[in-house]
Amino acid sequence: MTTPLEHWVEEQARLTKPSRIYWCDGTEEEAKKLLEIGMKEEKINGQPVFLTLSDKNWPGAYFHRSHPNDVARTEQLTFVCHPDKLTAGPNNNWMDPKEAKEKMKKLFDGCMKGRTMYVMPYMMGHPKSPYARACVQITDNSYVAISMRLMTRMGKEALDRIGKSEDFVRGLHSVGDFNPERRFIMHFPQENLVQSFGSGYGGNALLGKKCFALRIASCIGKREGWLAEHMLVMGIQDPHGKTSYIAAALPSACGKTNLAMLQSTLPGYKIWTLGDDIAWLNVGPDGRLYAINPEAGFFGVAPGTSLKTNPNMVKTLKNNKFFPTLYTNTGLDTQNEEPWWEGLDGEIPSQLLDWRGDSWDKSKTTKCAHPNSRFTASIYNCPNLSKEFDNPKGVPIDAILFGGKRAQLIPLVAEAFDWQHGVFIGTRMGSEITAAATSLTVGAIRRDPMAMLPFCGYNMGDYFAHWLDIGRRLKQPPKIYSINWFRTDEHGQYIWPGFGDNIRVLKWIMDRVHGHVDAKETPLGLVPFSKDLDLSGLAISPEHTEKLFEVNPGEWTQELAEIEKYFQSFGSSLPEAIWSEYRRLADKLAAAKR
Ligand code: SAT
Ligand code: MN
Repeated sequence: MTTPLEHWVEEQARLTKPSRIYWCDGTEEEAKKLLEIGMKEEKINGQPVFLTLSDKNWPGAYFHRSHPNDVARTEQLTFVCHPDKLTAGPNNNWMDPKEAKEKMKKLFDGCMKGRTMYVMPYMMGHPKSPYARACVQITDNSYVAISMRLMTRMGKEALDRIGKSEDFVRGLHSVGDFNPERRFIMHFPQENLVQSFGSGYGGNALLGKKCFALRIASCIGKREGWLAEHMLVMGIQDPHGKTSYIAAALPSACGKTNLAMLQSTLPGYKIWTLGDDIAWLNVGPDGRLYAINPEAGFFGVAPGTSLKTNPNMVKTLKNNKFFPTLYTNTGLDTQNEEPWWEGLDGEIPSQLLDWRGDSWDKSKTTKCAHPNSRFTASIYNCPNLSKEFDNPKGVPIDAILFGGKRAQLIPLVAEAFDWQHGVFIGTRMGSEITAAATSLTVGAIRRDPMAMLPFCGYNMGDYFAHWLDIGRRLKQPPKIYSINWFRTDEHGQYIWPGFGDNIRVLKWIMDRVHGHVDAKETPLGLVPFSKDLDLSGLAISPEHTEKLFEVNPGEWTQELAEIEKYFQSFGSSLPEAIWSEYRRLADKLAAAKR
């Protein structure tokens, strides 16, 4: 008797016609074998999929150069295929599921001829967690297979959990010929199915990540009463040894990884990392909100990562307990066979190739590493991994942070008046666009509610209502905060030092959560009294400190108009409670102007 899983794999093989079918077990030996294949047999754009790097300073490191047209997520080619357009909402590209299936069938037909089909059973979440899901991805690319081993829990436990069941998330992926004209990332939420063609890039190709753990999972969460969020999860241990947990949403490439792994500059505080990108939030049996990180690895932005900005990440990259670590589209120091990127510690190496493979030196006006170049590393290599990481129940969340990159308007930190106001803060978020997605203008502001705009698998109006519902079910809801590390001074320089000093803001948040300090009311929320924010040892002038918290009602006229226009795009799907918070903010700002 064939199992539903075997049946599904056979069906995909009949369509894609690979020369071989290989079932991955997720072991280290297998990873080594696949790396060999990637170095010797498989090619991308005529080049090997992997190059070895020296083990001397970067143990277990391998270099991958993508197809030059395949360096970031392609939101314009990403579709959510609900039976009707309204369910997808104005925040998604929509295609009728039948039409999408037809289109994809043509692309997949025979696409694996002469190639190996890798079948990867994997878990999102700890196999023992009631919140975890069993999944299977098929791919024809060794880079994708090895990346999935790092980012998920791949192998036997997932197979065992699937057994004879029909209940597993399906992902079919082929890099095709990397032709952007034939590149689509299609989601079928009704069937827990993702079909992705034509790209090997992280968010497009590692289907457990954004495609399943956010877009599809957000739809499951809506049906079942939980949240799939674009959030880091971290523990903050205070000098008395008490650890509290927070989850924080920031858009791609806005510093989630650095925040999640922060090394405190305040004595006595220590950060425990649980995740840097995705959180699944469930109402626990005690009525508190519990978070798990469904992933098992980091897919982080390389440029700017250094001992100064993120020492724990550098240590993670240099730890080879869980093999291997991948570097994608960074620069390459050919003399020492090492990865290199802008912002890395030390001298600029003398013999460099840029991310495309052309020779590079600092006289060039182009970047050596692609701005969205990435490393992929197991979370088990992280020196400050929380001991709760594998706790099947997850961790209870005390505070939720919503952040973005805003040069003006948004204070360093502000606490929401209550859950509903906090949800509103999430919905009105805007952020400067980064290099994490193609076809968008880097630097321009776009509305990005809860940092989920590219990842919410259904109508965001309904998503906001779902957030409000979750709040009603919580006996002890986390406090909600808006954060912004990126406010600039009159010369366009960041005022706040960021990185390890962000602990100062987290300390205030913890002091608020545990009722140790009062706060000052502004139209945007509650901000610290200056005595309560520890700025000791920082060289920030009193004027600049004031600027960090300034609420200038005049500057808000345009922002309010943009928020209103954005909310209107959801029509009647936008909850009335969000409109009422909007009016409350507008009234408060108008009163402050007088
Ligand atoms: O490319 S990913 O989607 O995996 C990373 C990101 O953009 O957040
Ligand atoms: Mn992300």
